[in-house]
Amino acid sequence: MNYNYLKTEYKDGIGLLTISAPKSLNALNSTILGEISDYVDHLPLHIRCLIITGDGEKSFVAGADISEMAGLDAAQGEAFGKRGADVFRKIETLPIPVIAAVNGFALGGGCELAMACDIRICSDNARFGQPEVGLGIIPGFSGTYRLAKLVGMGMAKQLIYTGRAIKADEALRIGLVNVVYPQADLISRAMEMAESICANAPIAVAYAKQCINEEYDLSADDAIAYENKLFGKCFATCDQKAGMKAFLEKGKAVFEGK
Ligand code: CO8
Repeated sequence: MNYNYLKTEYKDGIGLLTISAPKSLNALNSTILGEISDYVDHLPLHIRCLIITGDGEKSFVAGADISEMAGLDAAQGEAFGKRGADVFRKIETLPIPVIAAVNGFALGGGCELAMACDIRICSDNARFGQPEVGLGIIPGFSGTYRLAKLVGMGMAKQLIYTGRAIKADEALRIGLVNVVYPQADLISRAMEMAESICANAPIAVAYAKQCINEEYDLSADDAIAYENKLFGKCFATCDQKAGMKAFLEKGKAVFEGK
């Protein structure tokens, strides 16, 4: 599939998606959101881990496209917000892990895109923030929901009310990113992480993702029961048999995702 604003690469079961709109620091307009949605819908079945990054060394995604939003009325604003939120939810619920490799500005919709991914790593020049209130809007691609989940309500409120952008070291300290690398190493480190994920049983990884995502909003009893069901389902896979057999025979399992 050819896209105007996306560069796509595939290697050893890993997908690398690069958002590329350099003139606007990779800001997300409706067309780009549509392309990301299409890309996610048509992700090849052999892909076991996806990395999302931005083109260039300056910006991951500098937000939703302000020039597109400037003239919207309330109904159009709601529709635009829903469009982005739906795409990000698709990413969040993909049955494979998604790593955001944040290579610069992750502001507004860019920070929200990173937060829809399972794991965030970033370069040392990364900047995160939700500056929307300075534009007269609120985070509209599910940022009020996910930022509070990730960093706690107090810190989320501070960041969203002030609109202040934070540097990579502060993002690391508050738990918004897992690790910071020099810019030059970011993608190779993301690939290494993806490779270590791909070496594991894909159905088990998918179930683990499903459990962590779904259990968060459940009661303790419901969450534990949810995990128990999927734990049981693992024993219906060939990968469980292969993984445990290999361990007992002191070998290394090759997982087929069955
Ligand atoms: N939208 C459109 N264009 C943008 C955006 C953006 N978000 N960000 C940067 N650009 C453009 C600039 O206008 C500029 O274009 P031009 O060269 O034609 O003037 C070009 O990218 C380069 O930007 P700068 O010259 O400003 O580069 P600087 O290095 O000086 O500054 C910044 C970089 C700090 C990233 C600065 O560009 C900036 O502050 N950008 C806006 C950041 C922002 O506010 N993002 C949040 C947007 S709102 C949002 O994401 C809401 C999501 C939910 C939407 C819900 C819908 C209802």
